[in-house]
Amino acid sequence: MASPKFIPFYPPPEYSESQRRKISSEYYELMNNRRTVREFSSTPISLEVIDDCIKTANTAPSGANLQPWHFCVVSDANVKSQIRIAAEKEEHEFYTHRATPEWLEALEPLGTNKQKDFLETAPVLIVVFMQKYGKLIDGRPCKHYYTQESVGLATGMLISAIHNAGLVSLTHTPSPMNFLNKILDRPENERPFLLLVVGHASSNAEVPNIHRKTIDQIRTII
Ligand code: IYR
Repeated sequence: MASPKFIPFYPPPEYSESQRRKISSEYYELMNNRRTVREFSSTPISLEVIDDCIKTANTAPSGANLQPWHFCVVSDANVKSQIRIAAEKEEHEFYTHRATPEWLEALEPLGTNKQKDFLETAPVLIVVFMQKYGKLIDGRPCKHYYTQESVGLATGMLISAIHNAGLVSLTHTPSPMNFLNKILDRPENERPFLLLVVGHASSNAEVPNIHRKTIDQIRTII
């Protein structure tokens, strides 16, 4: 067994309390302006920016630091169209058969439906894959731990980085999503976790008039 090796830790900057309050509240203001957008323009976005956002996601903590994720960046129009056709097929089933009346009622304020134009209109789709196990250099499987938690954390950081870069995103989860392995030629140790639609909002985009819970509703002080 390898013995752990340690290097010095360089801590974040030493802020005064007032600087820290300013910085934390400004970050909150920034993130509070994030909205999930469903109407995209076709304005292209640079892959350098997307790579920076994915590198940010890759800084997330993960079970045993095994980083059980893979990000597939799709901008090819033909591949986006294949994804739309397959996703809309599943979404048709969802909205007409699979979803319970209770689920459809919960979705009503969002105004979603089976039509997913954004899968073709938006310049980039990032398909986040979760790896149940990895592969060692010799090809043997290596188990991953807390994969859902790890990939959820990385995806949250990806969404924040995209928002910070002045782009908008939409978390899309057609269910089941296994068609994505086939279209994107991903191996069997990977499962689609989420499809993130990324780009700019269309000039006439609207978002539902919904609200976030208040701090008093979501935390207790003990
Ligand atoms: N996957 C469907 C339905 C859907 C489900 C939930 I939960 C949402 O928050 C939003 C949509 C769709 O993408 O339309």
